[in-house]
Amino acid sequence: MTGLVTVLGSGAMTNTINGIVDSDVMLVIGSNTTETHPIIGLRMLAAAKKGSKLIVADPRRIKLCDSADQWMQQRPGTDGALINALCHVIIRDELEDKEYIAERAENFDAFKESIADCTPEWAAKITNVPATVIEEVAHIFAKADRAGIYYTMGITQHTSGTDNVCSLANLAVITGNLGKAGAGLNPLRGQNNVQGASDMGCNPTFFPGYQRCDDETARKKFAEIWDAPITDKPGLLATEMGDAIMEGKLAGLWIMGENPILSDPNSAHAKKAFEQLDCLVVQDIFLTETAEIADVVLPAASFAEKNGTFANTERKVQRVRRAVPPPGDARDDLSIINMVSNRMLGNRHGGYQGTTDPIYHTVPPLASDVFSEITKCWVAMEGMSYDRLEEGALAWPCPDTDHPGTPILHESGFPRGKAWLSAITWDGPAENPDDEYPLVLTTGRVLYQYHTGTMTRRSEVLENSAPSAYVEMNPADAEELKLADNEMVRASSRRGSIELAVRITERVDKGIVFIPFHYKEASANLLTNDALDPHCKIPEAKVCAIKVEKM
Ligand SMILES: Nc1nc2c(c(=O)[nH]1)N[C@H]1C(S)=C(S)[C@@H](COP(=O)(O)OP(=O)(O)OC[C@H]3O[C@@H](n4cnc5c(=O)[nH]c(N)nc54)[C@H](O)[C@@H]3O)O[C@H]1N2
Ligand SMILES: Nc1nc2c(c(=O)[nH]1)N[C@H]1C(S)=C(S)[C@@H](COP(=O)(O)OP(=O)(O)OC[C@H]3O[C@@H](n4cnc5c(=O)[nH]c(N)nc54)[C@H](O)[C@@H]3O)O[C@H]1N2
Ligand SMILES: [Mo]
Repeated sequence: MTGLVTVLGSGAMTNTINGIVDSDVMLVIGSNTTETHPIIGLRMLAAAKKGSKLIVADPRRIKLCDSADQWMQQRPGTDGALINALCHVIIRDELEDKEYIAERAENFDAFKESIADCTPEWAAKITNVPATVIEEVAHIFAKADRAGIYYTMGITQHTSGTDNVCSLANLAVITGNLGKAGAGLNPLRGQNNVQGASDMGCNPTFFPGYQRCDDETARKKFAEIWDAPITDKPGLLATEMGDAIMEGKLAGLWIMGENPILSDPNSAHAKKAFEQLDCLVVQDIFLTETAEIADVVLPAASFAEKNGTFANTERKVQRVRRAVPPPGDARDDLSIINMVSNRMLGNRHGGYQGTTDPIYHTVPPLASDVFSEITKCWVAMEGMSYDRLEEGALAWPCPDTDHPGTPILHESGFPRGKAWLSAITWDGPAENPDDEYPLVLTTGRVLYQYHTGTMTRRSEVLENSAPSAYVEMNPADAEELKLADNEMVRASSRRGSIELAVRITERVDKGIVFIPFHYKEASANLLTNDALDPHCKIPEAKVCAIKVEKM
């Protein structure tokens, strides 16, 4: 949920997955696409085969590097400098799309001024990427007719996450790559319905449809639709809640479908906070580490056991249909919410009068009722209905019932009129290596496991494919520490310590190590830093300082 910031309207792909094969150039930055979005990864490989140039920017030699025309191996946390230098070269060599900028962007002069000193030589010192490679990549990108940018957590999980995304937006705008096929700014979203969750306002600053809670007119509109008063005080973001509990400002929490005891950076701090709550409710399909310390556990139904819609990363809303009934007393999430709110309302409006259907275990209002309310709340989905979705998925905006949906955003302009080119100064990560903690740790995922493993570690085939935690380390570092491949080591940061096997590999550069965060027996988040991006409050899961010791 914390994943992506809202730029240019919302954090979704501006373009389509199938359209990737139409690109002339793909810049994949901070996304291990073949492992984390395998289907999209296949499209990229197909595009590369067709002649599209693939540029990868990643501190690790990920699989995509094998098919790449250029690989920029930047140090973790230096993307801002790298992207500014790409923009610098493009403008220095007059490769920017002048017509597009004049027509569709503002603040160009101030932006140009802000990157005047961001030479490739300057960036090479910060990033470790040779200046000549930065120049070459800038030329390939700017000269392409259709260049698409694809990014994920390598870009966003930093204290500079918002800045990084804005810098990528600058790059797309000055090269005229928004609003046409095979191009665009494309955050690949992580979960099956994280897009739908943010579209529906699972964020304290927004109502459904990115309508702001601090906007008086929006508040009035929703107070009317929901027939209830609405406060003008914004809520807390998930990453702000730990501190709020510690300060005594938050006494109860109802967690649905998250396992923060393993997934929150600096998770020992998170756990301490949760243990202080007066009341912790966890609603999950399995008894997770977080559910184990809960006062109440509500057993939920999985995706295959319920009806509704999911919105995917390319803004496509699609129907989900129950294939099997939920086991035992488990109920779909909506029914659980209905049952609780029914009791909370004390039958105000006569309550929902919901009876539990013995076969389907659903309590009204049903997912279809909720969907028709959505279409009344947000103009971008006003033209959708379950009937239309029977014919196939629709991409928002879809403002009326004969509108075909909008696969590519910004074809005729931007929601705010013109695109704002922001002046971004690169600022390093919150924690840098020193004598005591000399290694830079970055964390992430492997193909066979999903996050905290509550689901994938219960599957024998997946678990056997990636059964245990490890730390990837360059041979030069391993030699200094006199480590043999697969030897058990202790990894420690200022926040905690874990024991795991070392995997000696050229995949990472000297001074950089990588740990997947899937394994509770060696949880990477005991080490990570919970420093937050000041704008969207995403934690810096991609950079912290650690040491590794022989045991
Ligand atoms: N198999 C599998 N697939 C998944 C998931 C899963 O758990 N397992 N989770 C899903 C979810 S919710 C999400 S959000 C996505 C995440 O998808 P990704 O973001 O692709 O996954 P990560 O492994 O977190 O990180 C991506 C890449 O960022 C690189 N990286 C590390 N530090 C930096 C840096 O400072 N700069 C740059 N540019 N790159 C850096 C890493 O080397 C890695 O290759 O995956 C989704 N798909
Ligand atoms: N160090 C480090 N930490 C990270 C990251 C990183 O790259 N590095 N990535 C971050 C990112 S991008 C993400 S998205 C988070 C993920 O963090 P979490 O969301 O906490 O991780 P999951 O293991 O996916 O937990 C989802 C839970 O939902 C349950 N579930 C599945 N389906 C349903 C359902 O239909 N209903 C209900 N009620 N429950 C359901 C699952 O059983 C599981 O327990 O981790 C974050 N933490
Ligand atoms: Mo995510």
